[in-house]
Amino acid sequence: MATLAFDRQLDQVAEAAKRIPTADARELAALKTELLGRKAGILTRLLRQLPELPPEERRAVGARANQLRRELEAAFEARESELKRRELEAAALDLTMPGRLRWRGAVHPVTQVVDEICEIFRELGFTRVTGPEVETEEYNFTKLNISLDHPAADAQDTFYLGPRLLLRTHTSPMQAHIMERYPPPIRIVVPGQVYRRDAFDPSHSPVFEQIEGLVVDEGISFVDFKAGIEFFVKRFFSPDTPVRFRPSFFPFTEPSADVDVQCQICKGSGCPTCKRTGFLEIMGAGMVHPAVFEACGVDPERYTGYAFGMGPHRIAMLRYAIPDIRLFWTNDMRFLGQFVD
Ligand code: 2U9
Repeated sequence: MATLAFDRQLDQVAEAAKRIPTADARELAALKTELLGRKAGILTRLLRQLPELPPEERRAVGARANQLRRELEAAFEARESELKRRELEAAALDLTMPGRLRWRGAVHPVTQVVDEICEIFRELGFTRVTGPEVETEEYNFTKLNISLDHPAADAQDTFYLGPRLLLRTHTSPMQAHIMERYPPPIRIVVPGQVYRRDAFDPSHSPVFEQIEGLVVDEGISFVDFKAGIEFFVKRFFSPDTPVRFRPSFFPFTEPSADVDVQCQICKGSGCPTCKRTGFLEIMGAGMVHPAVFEACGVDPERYTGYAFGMGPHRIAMLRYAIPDIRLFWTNDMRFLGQFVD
């Protein structure tokens, strides 16, 4: 082949190379094969045919062909990295991609109920206090007028950790500590976990939350007791919720009452949840027994008071119509996700 033919082909290659800076990925690959392909690339073929030229022409044409090949390689590389960069940029800025959902933490439904209850009592001047979960027999039972041969103190119902040491079965020991440590007037709510040797079933758990309250002052009467409890119930449920006090018995209160509210599910008409009574029990309460005051260093001749206890798990179940207490511990996001505000 003559130099002229070589030159013309090299011109063609140079012309085709002008497309490199604007080619898209597919075009670029095709061009690269067309011009520089190992077997059939035009430039590769020309270089292979160089020996056919007379030696004096070979040098000049060869120099031009090699120069062109280097330029092409550089142009391909520049365009390829430019396309790669754009591809990455496009992936990073793809406005059509669905947004990533941020995990939002939330307060457990039982904790929400505990906080709400404590807040209502705070408005009445109560202070929120917490105490240890490991207690002595003396504070868990004896000071609360529960004799050690009472069934509640039995090892069948209580987790004993050692001689006279146990997991508290209610938060009441803390009220005893407070009365020993601080003089009246006392107004406290005590939330916390308590332990009983119950098997898990739809309405029982060996560990559950409790909130107890205690008021001690001069001249606290049954009227203060009823008014305090009613204020709470109407604030927590609704102002028109009927409340009922039924006579009951606890070793640490006298007189004692169970407190019922109108069934939140059937609104009093009777349903399986309220066993057709129209009412649900939400707490136990009463006037503090003088023997408890005596045991905790409070003069029962001078002071009177009232106390109450309730189970936030049970209250949350009634409020949100939750059928099984075990749902609170399964950490199932389909359940917990319903209580994210
Ligand atoms: C002191 C004096 C009196 C707290 C009380 C109840 C009645 C009661 C239960 C409700 C559901 C426990 O969680 S539950 O199983 N509690 O019925 N608790 S009066 O009385 C006290 C506490 C401490 C010093």
